[in-house]
Amino acid sequence: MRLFFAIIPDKSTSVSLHANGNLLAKHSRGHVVAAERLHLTLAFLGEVAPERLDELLAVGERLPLLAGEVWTIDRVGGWPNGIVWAGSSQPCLVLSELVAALQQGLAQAGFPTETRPYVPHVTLLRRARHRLPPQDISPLPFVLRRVLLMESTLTPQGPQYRELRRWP
Ligand code: 2AM
Repeated sequence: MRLFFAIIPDKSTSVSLHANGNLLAKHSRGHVVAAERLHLTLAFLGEVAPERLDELLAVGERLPLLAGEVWTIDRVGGWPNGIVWAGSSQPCLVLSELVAALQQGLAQAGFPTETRPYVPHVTLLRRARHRLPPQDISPLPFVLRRVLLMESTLTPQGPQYRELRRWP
């Protein structure tokens, strides 16, 4: 199973992020991520044997619970890998602490963890042809309500996501 931990934005934020994606696609080209697939990845696990799912659920169970804190999105930009992202000009303590707890839980359970620094972002476009220079956008509230364990299935139409569990 191809798995990742993520947070899903509220509907209104998804719609606004998707609208930004559509606008940016005019400059960058590329594939706009559909509103219902937009998410903030906390940790990407890659392929995990289904027998290890219980261990991952136990890691999720021990995470600090979110309570509607707000991560403010106010920047967009592009990376050389063709991703156009939405993110923040300011660090978010709640997110940093959550991701640190998640990485610690994953490491203790023996899952490989990311060594690169965590950069919170929502991918708006993939396979952009022109790299977007970083720029400010009108601030958008991304309410941090719950952590999800998601399964990603790769299909010719792009990745399909399925929620396996949510906390709380
Ligand atoms: P991205 O949005 O920057 O592409 C599911 O694939 C999620 O996990 C995506 O949001 C993706 O981030 C993230 N992810 C992080 N590392 C990944 C990797 N090595 N391969 C695929 N997805 C990865």
